[in-house]
Amino acid sequence: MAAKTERTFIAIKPDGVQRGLMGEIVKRFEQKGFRLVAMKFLQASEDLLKQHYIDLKDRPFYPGLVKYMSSGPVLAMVWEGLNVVKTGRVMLGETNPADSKPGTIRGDLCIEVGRNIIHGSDSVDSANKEISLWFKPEELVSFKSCAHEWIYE
Ligand code: IDP
Ligand code: MG
Repeated sequence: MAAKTERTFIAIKPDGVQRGLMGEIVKRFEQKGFRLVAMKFLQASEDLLKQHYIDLKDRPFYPGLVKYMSSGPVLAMVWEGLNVVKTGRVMLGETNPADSKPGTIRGDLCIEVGRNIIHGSDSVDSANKEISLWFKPEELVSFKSCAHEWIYE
């Protein structure tokens, strides 16, 4: 199990914060059995957001995306667990909430692609990049959950 334990970067976007969905979203990751490694509530700078979405810089929606993401505070988190990058994306649903199945965060809680309430890393590589962009190493907390043996066999 240790070999496949990963970390992913999850962020509740300004619309998720404003709509009071932080608790609901954190609850889903916590109840799944993933372990919280770091959490920070912040107003992200435009520079940070431009860097975070640098791969999308040539897309027509990029300026609007940076504006949306800087329009209010975000809840930035790191979660850890077996296959958490892929499973986290499954829990999020599709990029467009209209294509997201009921039971997923986007499928249950939002409607439009430009207001899709949550970010999740799409690969282990991007997770590592995003975690080091948003958090200092000393902000990442290691501990063994007392539930570990009840979650993993
Ligand atoms: P992802 O968040 O599911 O990984 P990406 O393709 O990486 O999706 O896009 C990043 C974010 O950019 C999306 O979550 C969404 O907020 C925004 N976005 C993507 N496509 C569109 C679009 O066609 N119009 C407006 N915003 C978009
Ligand atoms: Mg993405």
